[in-house]
Amino acid sequence: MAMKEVLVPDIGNFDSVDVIEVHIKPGDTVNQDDSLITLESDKASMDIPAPFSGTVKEVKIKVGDKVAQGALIAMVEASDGAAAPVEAPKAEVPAAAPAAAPTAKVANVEVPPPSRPVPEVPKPIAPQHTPNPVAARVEFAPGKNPHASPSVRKFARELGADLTRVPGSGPKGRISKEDVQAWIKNELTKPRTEAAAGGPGLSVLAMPNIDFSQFGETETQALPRIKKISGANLHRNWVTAPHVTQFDAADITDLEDFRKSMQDEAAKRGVKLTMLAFLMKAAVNALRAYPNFNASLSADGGELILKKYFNIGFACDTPDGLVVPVIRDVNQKDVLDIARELGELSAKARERKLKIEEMQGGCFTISSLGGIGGTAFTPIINCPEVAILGVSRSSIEPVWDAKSKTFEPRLMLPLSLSYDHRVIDGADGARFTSHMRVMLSDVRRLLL
Ligand code: CAO
Repeated sequence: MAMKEVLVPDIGNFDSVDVIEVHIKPGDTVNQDDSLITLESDKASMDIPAPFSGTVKEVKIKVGDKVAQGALIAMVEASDGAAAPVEAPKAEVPAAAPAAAPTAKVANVEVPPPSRPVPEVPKPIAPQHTPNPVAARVEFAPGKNPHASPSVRKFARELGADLTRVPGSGPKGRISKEDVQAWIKNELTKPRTEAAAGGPGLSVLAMPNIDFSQFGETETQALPRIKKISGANLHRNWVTAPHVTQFDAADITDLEDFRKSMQDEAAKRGVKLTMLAFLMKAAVNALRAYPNFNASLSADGGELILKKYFNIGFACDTPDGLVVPVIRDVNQKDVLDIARELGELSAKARERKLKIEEMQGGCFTISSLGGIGGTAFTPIINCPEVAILGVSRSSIEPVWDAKSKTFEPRLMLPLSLSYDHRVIDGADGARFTSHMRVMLSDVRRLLL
């Protein structure tokens, strides 16, 4: 087994080319044609392959060096049966070694000229239009291709990474292996918006990675698991379903009086009778009247699946993030039953004891921020449901009474209905909230 020098072969008319990648280290075993280093000129980049198989003993080159033909790359112990020796006395430097490069420099160290005719020369770096057999090796034509070395391209190809979408962090936007790895990691962890949105044409611009500490003090916290999961779902739903939000306000003066009158009775049964229980009843009524709201689009978007059951979810704020427990068969339950379940499920949610099945099977969701405040908001549909009702804080407002021709102080509840415009037309959106308004303003109808 002989120790041999491996030198930069004929790389065309370049006498100072950047070493942008070194793929070997002492101790590595290389096979003939394995890429040893990658060079880059201002026009192109190229891999320098191993001329024979062996074990790397010393690496004589590093990223950032500038080299020319003949520069010493490494000392490699050739394995048995390796190709013809590379060492050759200076006198035997073949005519093939251009006279223009008798010596070359690695950093400031003089290195000897090529000591052997290098086989399998990766030929000159040439622009793509040159009718040259090595043109296929030119991996970068500015303005046409992503800026990456052959080895990075190979790496990206193996992992299925589309280099046109990978941002390069190197000089002139050059894409490194690390850039490809970071891009793939990001692709694997980010919400799958493209497929859901209908194709790669709708890809989202990558968020810039900013070091905020340059502007002031910061603290980094991991997102709770629930936030990660709900965030991904919310993002998908926001991107997938074309949302429209219809606003309205229901006069709940009488309903609120009724609720208060029932509170003691409910308390005796250990139940807190909240407005949300009545909203669920009103929602079932409106879903019956407008069956398209109690539906889901098939996964391919070609069919509408109408549901004959009435399971209503409610957004529940927990210290770890948003969850949506579901009350089943709300149509078969009275307001006290609903209120009891609301209390039980929201307690479970806050204690992180909700089971998966208690969050499944919903037809429609109500998100009530009434206990907190606000006048209106635009809730995100809990897909594959097609609509969600947002409820804000009720307040006393002057309402015109046409009969008495006076303004009456009435307790008004703001409603914000977001719906999927692929399934629901604007007119039905307005009809649905009007229906809710009527139901909530007339307790008798609501409890029928
Ligand atoms: N207007 C005025 N007051 C209201 C109200 C409204 N619309 N809704 C509730 N309130 C009052 C209640 O009467 C109660 O007052 P008292 O304590 O004096 O009786 C207080 O606000 C608190 O209500 P609550 O929170 O106990 O009960 P709830 O049924 O309104 O809400 C729940 C239950 C689980 C929905 C709620 O606790 C919650 O988590 N809300 C947040 C939902 C959320 O984050 N949504 C955003 C999702 S993004 O789409």
